[in-house]
Amino acid sequence: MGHRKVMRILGLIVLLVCAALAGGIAAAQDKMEWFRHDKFGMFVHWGPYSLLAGEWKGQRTPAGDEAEWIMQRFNIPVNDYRQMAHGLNPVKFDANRFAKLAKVAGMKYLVVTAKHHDGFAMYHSKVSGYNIVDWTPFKRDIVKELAEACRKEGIRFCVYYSHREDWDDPGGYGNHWDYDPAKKDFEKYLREKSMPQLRELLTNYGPLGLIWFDRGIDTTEQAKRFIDLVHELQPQCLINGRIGNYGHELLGDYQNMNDNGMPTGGLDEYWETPQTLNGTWGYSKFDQEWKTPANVIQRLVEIVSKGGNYLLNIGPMADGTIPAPSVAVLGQVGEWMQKNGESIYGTSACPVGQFPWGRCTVKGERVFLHAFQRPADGVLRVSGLRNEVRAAYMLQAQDRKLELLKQDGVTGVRLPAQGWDSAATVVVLEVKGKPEAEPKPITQGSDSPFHLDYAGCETAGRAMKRFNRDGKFHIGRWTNPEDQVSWRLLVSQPGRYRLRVRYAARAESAGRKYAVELGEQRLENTVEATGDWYQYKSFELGIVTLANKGPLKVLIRPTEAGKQNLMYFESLTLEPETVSGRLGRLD
Ligand code: FHN
Repeated sequence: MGHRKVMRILGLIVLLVCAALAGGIAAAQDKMEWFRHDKFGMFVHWGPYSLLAGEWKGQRTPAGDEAEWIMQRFNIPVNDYRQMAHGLNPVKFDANRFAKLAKVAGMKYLVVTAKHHDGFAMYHSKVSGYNIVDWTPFKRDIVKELAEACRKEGIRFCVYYSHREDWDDPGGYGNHWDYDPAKKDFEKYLREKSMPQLRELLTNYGPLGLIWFDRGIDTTEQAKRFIDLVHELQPQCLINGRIGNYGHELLGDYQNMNDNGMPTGGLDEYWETPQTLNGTWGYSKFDQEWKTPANVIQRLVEIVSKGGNYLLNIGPMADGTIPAPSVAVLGQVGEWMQKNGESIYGTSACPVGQFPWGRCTVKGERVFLHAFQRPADGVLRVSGLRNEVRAAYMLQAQDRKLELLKQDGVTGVRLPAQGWDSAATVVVLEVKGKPEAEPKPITQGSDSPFHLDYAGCETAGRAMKRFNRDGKFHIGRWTNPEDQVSWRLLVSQPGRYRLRVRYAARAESAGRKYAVELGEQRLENTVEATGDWYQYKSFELGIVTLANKGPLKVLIRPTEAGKQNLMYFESLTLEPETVSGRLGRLD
């Protein structure tokens, strides 16, 4: 074979390998596409606890308490709870109503509790007879009916599965009143109930959008077994962050905020917050403190403006009815979504942050301003946007262009007197280019230290702003020198400063090298183990000089490539040396 021919064949092989790699990357990205686009999902907490509705032998779970926890709250013996569960007979259940309600509300996915912590399966499980088909007079598979109804309505079907907590099984977590924790065989429970039930759910109900695990698990290795099973049976199915994130390296395809949690914003990764419509997940007859439609709409806007998804719960009653207030609220949310969905679906986080009058989302070259209140003078002021604004109009009246006012770098939009929505009015700005924020330097008062954390930083490369469900924020996923975190400072007090870094690192990251650069100055250091992820410690890095007043770029990054995450970075602080008599304790 001639040299040319060999070269051509080699070239072809390289092309094929590149195409395969690109295909693989595209497939991996595609997996998140629906989640990124859809933003709004329905959570359904339903099980035998709905029959108790917050009351057991005269004892009540008060409004705001989680009624699905009633078995644990009152230490109901397994046998009593099992007897009670025989009575579950949701004769009014119509899966189509659930799927239709989700659709009407503008929700795009539905997550139902296939098994909650009480251990009862709401589907026909062969692994345990303690399930809706074999244990109750109802004898119908709720998960199956919901899966079918959702598919008919174009709602992505997903399941919740409590993989660690199981108050019915002696090996599961949580039941300390019937079972002796010292005798618990958790491995047996994983092997004989939790993993096989997950296999059933992944095998018998068609493609699942995601699996929603809850309350973490003991070890990363255990979490990985669940992850592997999902990947083996349904590689496209997403896994939520609670698969194993309680004090471990974060796993899963996206992260969950804590229940009803709202981050301050500025996150780089996919996230979702599960929230209740009143104060409980499972139905309680004592909890009638429903959120208003305007509150739900504003929460949705706020979450989406920060790049997240909103998973909003309904707790059906034992007879299968969805509580009327939930239906009413979701109906009104849906009316708003019908008109304004364009400003929610497929949008990204607002680069500018939040405004005193509301929030924003962006898509292409459009900025959607969501005004929660009408400013007194009728002018919506938008500061911090770098782009030229070409036009402004109400989403509901796109032909009528609104007057734009420009004053000291602030764009003002004069609002019409009519067409106001009391929950959120959407005004569209058409801008030149991808919407971007004006860089906002971190300023300093007289003598004040700089505290540099995730909030005001810019990330580059793979470095990512992350959080865990305890609401702790950090920078993670950085392994190489191009993975950087930086801040723009505006120094007003030149002088000598003590530099400190605060981070958490496991033993495997110890010894990794990193540098902090402040303009021309550079300090190199080595990562020390702090114990575990989320065990943060502060370290002195030395004295640096901020020589001049004015802008200064500060950055931190690994200095050499490696496989391990550098650290869970929390903050850098620069404290004036003159006030460092109070240098104090490092913990
Ligand atoms: O304990 C559960 C609770 O009952 C409910 O299922 C929520 C939903 O996010 N998750 C757990 C607590 O975080």
